[in-house]
Amino acid sequence: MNRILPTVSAENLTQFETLALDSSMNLADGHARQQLTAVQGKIVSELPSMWAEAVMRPVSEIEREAADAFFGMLGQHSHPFAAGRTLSCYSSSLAMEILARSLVTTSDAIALLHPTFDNIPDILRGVGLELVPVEEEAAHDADLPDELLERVGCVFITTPNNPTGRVMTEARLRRLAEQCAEHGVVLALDTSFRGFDPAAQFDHYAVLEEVGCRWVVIEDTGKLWPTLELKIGWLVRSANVDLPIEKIHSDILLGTSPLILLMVKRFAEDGADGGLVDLHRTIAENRALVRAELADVPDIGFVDADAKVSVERLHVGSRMGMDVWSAVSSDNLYVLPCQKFHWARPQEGERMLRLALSRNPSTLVSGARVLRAALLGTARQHG
Ligand code: EGV
Repeated sequence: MNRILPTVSAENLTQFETLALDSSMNLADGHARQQLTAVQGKIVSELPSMWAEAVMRPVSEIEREAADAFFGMLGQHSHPFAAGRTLSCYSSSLAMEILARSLVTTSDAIALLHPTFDNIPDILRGVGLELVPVEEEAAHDADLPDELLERVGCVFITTPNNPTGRVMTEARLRRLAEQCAEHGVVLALDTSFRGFDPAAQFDHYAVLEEVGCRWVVIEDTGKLWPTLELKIGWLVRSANVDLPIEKIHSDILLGTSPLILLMVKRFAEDGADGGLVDLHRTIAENRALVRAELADVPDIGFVDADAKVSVERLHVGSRMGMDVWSAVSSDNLYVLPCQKFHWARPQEGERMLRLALSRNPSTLVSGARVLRAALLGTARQHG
C-alpha cells in the first residue's frame, strides 16, 4: 500500500482538532457532539422565550441562578456568591488566560500537572511564566517537595485530568491546599471535566475554604452538553487570593450573554433532575462500544481503565501514534495524537492516541472500525 501521507502542520492539540471539524468521523476534540436528549431538545426549542426573559430581567440575577444551578448540579454547594468571586467568561480558556495574566503580576513560575491538555501550558508560557512539571503520580500520591513550593507562585491541577481522567481525592486536595497555605502559594484547579465523574463532585469549595489557602477554580459548562459552543467558563476565587483577577476580567469583557446563562441554567436543572446520570450512562456505553470494537486487536491497550471522562486513551503498542493517526486520517477519521499532552517530555505520549466519546454511537462504531483496520495493518507492517 503506497499512500501519500498528508503533511501535518498542527502546532498544538487544538490545531489537530481543527483539522477534524468538517469530518464525519471527528473523534478528536473533547467538545460534546452527541445528539441532544429529548429534554435538551425541548430546552433548545424554548430559546426564543429565554431571549425575551433575558431582555427583561437583571443580569446579576440570571448570573446567580445559572451559577447556582450549575454548581449545585455538580455538588459544589459552598461556591462563593460575594461580588466578584464568581466571574463568568465566554470559555474556560479565557478564564485561564485571565488567571495567567493575574499570576504573572506577582510570580515568575508555576507548578503544572504533567501531562495535561496543551493549551494550559501554552497560555501560562504565553504570559511569560516558567513552568515546573508535577507528574500526575507525584501530585496524587504524596506531598509536594518544599523546594518546589518555595520556587512557584501557584500550583495548577486539572481534576479530572484531561486526557487521563485521574481525579484528585478529597484527602489529597485538602493536603495540597494545606501545603499551599503554608507556603502562601495559590492553588488553582481546572475542573472542566468534573461533570463526568461523581468522584470529582465532592464539595471542593468547602475544602478550600476550610483550609483557607489562596485558591482559584475554573469551572466549565463546555464539555457536557452539545450546545454548539454556547457555554460558560467560570473563574472562581478565594477572598484572600490577592491577584488582580477582577481588573483583568473587566479589561477583557463586561459579561457573558444572559441568553447563554439562562440556557445553562435550564440544562443544569435538567442535569440535576436525571440528565447527568443519563450522560454518565451514555459515556459509559460509548466507552464500552469502542473497547469492544478494538478488543481483539493485538498489541494495544486502554490506558485509563477506570476513567469516567468523555475521552479515552488508547496505547498503540509498538506502533507510533502518528503513523496510526496518518493512516486513519487518510480515511477521514480524526483522533488526537498524545505527544502534546506531555508538554514537558512529548516522547512519553508518542505511542498513545486520545479518542473522544461525546459522540453518537454510530460515529464511534464507524471510527473504531477504521481504527481497527489501521491498527491491524500497522501491526502487520511491524510484525
Ligand atoms: C479537548 C480547545 C482551546 C479545548 C479542547 C479540549 N480549546 N484551545 N481554547 O476546548 O480536550 O479537546 O479541551
